[in-house]
Amino acid sequence: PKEIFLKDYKMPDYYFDTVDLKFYLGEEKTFVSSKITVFPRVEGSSSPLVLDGHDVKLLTIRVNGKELKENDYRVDSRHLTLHSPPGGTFTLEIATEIYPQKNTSLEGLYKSSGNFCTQCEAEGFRKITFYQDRPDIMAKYTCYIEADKSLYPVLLSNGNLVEQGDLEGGKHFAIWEDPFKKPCYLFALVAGQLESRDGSFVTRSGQKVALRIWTPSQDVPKTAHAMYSLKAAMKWDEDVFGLEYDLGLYNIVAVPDFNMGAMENKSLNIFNSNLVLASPETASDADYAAILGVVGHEYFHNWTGNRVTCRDWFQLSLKEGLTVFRDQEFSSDMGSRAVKRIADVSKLRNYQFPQDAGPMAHPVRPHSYIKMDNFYTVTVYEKGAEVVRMYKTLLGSQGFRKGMDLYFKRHDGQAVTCEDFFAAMRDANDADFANFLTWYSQAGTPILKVTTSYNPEAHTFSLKFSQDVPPTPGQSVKEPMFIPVALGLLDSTGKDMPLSSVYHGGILQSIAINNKPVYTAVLPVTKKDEEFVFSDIPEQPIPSILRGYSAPVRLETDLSDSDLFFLLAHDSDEFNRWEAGQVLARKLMLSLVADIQQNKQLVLNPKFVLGLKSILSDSSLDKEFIAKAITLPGEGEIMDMMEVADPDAVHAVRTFIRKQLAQELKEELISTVVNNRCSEEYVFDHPQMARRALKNIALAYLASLDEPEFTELALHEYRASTNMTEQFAALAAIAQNPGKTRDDVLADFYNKWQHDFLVVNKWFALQAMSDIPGNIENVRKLLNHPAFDLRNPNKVYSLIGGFCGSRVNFHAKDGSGYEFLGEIVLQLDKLNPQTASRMVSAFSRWRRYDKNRQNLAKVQLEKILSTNGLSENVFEIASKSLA
Ligand code: DPP
Ligand code: ZN
Repeated sequence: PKEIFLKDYKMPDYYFDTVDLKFYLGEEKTFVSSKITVFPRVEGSSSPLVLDGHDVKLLTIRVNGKELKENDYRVDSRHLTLHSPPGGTFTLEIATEIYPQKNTSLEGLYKSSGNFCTQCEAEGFRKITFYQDRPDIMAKYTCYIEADKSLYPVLLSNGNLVEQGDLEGGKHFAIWEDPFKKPCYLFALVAGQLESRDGSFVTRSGQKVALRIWTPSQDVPKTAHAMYSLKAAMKWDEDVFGLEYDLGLYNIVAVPDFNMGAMENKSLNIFNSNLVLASPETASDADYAAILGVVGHEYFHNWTGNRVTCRDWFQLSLKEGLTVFRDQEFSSDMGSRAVKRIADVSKLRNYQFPQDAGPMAHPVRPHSYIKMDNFYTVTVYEKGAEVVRMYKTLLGSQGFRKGMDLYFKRHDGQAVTCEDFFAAMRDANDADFANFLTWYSQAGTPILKVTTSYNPEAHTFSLKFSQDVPPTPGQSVKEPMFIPVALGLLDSTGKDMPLSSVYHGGILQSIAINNKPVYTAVLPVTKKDEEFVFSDIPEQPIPSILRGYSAPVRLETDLSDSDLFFLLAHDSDEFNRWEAGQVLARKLMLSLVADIQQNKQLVLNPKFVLGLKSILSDSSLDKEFIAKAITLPGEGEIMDMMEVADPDAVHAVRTFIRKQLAQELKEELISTVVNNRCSEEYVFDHPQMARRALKNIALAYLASLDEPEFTELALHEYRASTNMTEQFAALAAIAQNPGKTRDDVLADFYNKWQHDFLVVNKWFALQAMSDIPGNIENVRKLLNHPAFDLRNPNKVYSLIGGFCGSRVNFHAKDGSGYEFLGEIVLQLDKLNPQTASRMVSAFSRWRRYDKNRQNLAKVQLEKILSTNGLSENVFEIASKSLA
């Protein structure tokens, strides 16, 4: 397999102007023809034209109407090369044959539940026809689709429908025309038996847009929330960024077999069903929130991704980091900002930090890849979003908006790079971004250490920062990063002190805005070691550092436990208030892990219990915030902080603290459950979701005690629930403890929901993730369950992915978990390399564990690598993991 490098990027020798595609969809094969206007970048040049193609059978090829002879071109398994094109603008016509029915990789054109659909990002278009499959080739497309009318009554592609009609033999056709230039990864086609929920939106300049969400007819009632989300997103992008939709039609199609979450194809988004379909009975609050976020995300791509796209795939974060940032902001504005921020940072810490510290660590803009599919990562997406957030932290909302405006003004219709975005932000604000670009080029999570001191005579408060970026594969030496540190200083009553100036590099700098002091200052830390000194600080402050998590770093401070308890009680920055509790919890968990490893008796610090108790009973706090604040850091987060990750110890400690808290806060937790019952009709709004979140976590704590009283309580909640959020939470609470009740309720749940594949996936996942010892047996059994299917990615993510999430069973000392995954990866790789490669990633951090586990995991990775016919996807992850 060949590695591709950013530094080798070359402009294409040829561009495409127009592309006319014709699809004749058939039951055994599909005939595709394309007619492309090609022109050389340098007029007169006739260097070879190389087109990509994969699993495509070439029928004929014509240049300017004339069929080429065999020695005019060459076809191999991945390319079609024209040796000497005419040397000016010419028409290229290619006829090919493909076999969507046999396509289990779910890239290119394939069938899902009897319908045709496409997925072209990143490099799936080459499975449809020969093409320059790279994003800097932008062209205008038309698409003619012909198919059997009764089997495929709905025919969709990008842009506007310009013509449709019936044909002989029970066939019909449709012609679509997309007026916007686009790269081929945004091409889409759908044909099938679908019905739509129709809506409409009037843009602020008065254009009417028809909105259609397509699903099999029985699911149409479940699309109301997706429609609501789409309209909300359209409005939000106008209000916040002044961005309007640009066509008269916006389609979303839900398909059950989809590798990713969703795809932003121009005016024809294709979604994984689980991110469209929802009803209160079948979808949880988390599902509703995910739908809102992803419908928004794909819509926002219309400007950040489609109108302005990426020059090459190394720039993926240009569109993804930015669009994730936009969807995060959208969700924040629609719900609770603090809670959303907490959720996003937790995700970063639990998934991105480990990636950034492992063999797959890569910068937000990777330097190389073997298979681009492997770089749709939490680093490119979530860390990329943090990088965009830092621009906003540094520039403020208005400055950020100015940068965005300039970005669109300069680059609409272009395929550009991360530097272009950086330059727009800088130029629009005349800003000094110093070494900010290193965020795109250096991998690894920076460690930021702070030591503070107060001088009571001089009334100064000093913060000394020191940063380190750990080495990552291929990058042993790192430069300092530009870290914006948002900071507040609390006085002894817990109020923020006014801040107006700070000494930096020996110079007094004003941080006042419009001559008014600020309560949160943003300090630019750009060097390895740097000091900031605040003057006029009348008393010893408690610093609240990195407010709102202003940079994706690991912060180490010299704050004492009592400082942290003080911040937990008083910080005006809700994120840091939560964070103070998390820092305390992480310290506590790590020290208990050390105790357990030395066979010491575990004892829970009573101050910690009191701290959580006061949060739990503080009626002035938002309920969802309370729910987050009483949730312990994830096991992954703790293992990530250890020299040698010890999954059993971490799991035992987390379980111990949970039970201990449940025991000591029993009364509070019972009343939390009882007082947060609600008989109102389900609404997806913040107050209701907050209430359910708090009730559900209280119930989970209580049920962890495995006492009959609480099992009864959970059973009661299970039976009384009228929505999936509460029903599933009660099921999960009960499922913590092995035994007959658990088995009965799991069986009951399946019986109730067996007709709904999305709910059945939750049922798979819940069992797969279980930490009950020896659960591997049950997971193996579920592999043969009639509802399971290795060809469906969602089922794989639920059952196999879920299992890999169990610290106890996946990392079982006898190697049974690793062996299981090894087998599955090889089976899966033959069907769907993208999904297989996501699964094999669970091995990638094998070096973090003890020698015994290392050996067991290594055996599996070696076995996988020695298998013939391995996909490039799996090869890349497995070989980099072993390197
Ligand atoms: N581009 C998609 C997204 O929206 C991923 N395929 O993230
Ligand atoms: Zn995206």
